[in-house]
Amino acid sequence: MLTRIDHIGIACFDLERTVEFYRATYGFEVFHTEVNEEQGVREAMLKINETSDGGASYLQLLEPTREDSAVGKWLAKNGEGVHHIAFGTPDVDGAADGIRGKGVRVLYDRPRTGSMGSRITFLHPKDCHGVLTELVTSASPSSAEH
Ligand code: V0V
Ligand code: CO
Repeated sequence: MLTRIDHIGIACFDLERTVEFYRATYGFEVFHTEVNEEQGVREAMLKINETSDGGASYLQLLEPTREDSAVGKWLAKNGEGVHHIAFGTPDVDGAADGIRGKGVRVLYDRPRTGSMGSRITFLHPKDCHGVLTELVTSASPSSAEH
């Protein structure tokens, strides 16, 4: 079961300048930053609102750490913009299995580590009407899922 929009991933060339745009324009503050070497991103999470499932929704600003990463390749081709959407679920394994069973390509055999210790996987954009789609289970059951 998918219970919320966990985040919208936005690819940018310069994380600090993009963070400053979201702060100055909308008043959104950085909730968390980290580097995910496996994914090749440096990211800032801006918390937008808490959600009725005990989780939250974020904007995820993404700067590539290397040109051959998913975000690096995408930026070179498309420039800055919305890169993916992510749905939150209490059970990323079950959700991925169910969606795989419907014939949608799930990119990872097993979920990998995402922002703030979450477990994530992705669905191929070509099977999702052009939208790269991520599934997320947050790390902390007490603060995010129940
Ligand atoms: C590529 N395509 C996209 C796309 N990226 N379409 C929509 N949205 C995107 N973001 C299209 C692209 O235009 C091509 O279509 C086709 O897919 C193949 O793309 P490609 O450029 O040849 O690239 P690939 O095939 O090497 O890689 C595409 C995939 C890759 C989706 C497989 O980006 C991937 O593995 N993504 C999952 C990991 C990821 O995105 N990590 C960064 C975020 P045409 O031109 O052939 O029609 S990390 C994150 O979100 C974290 C850590 C978190 O949330 O916690
Ligand atoms: Co993401």
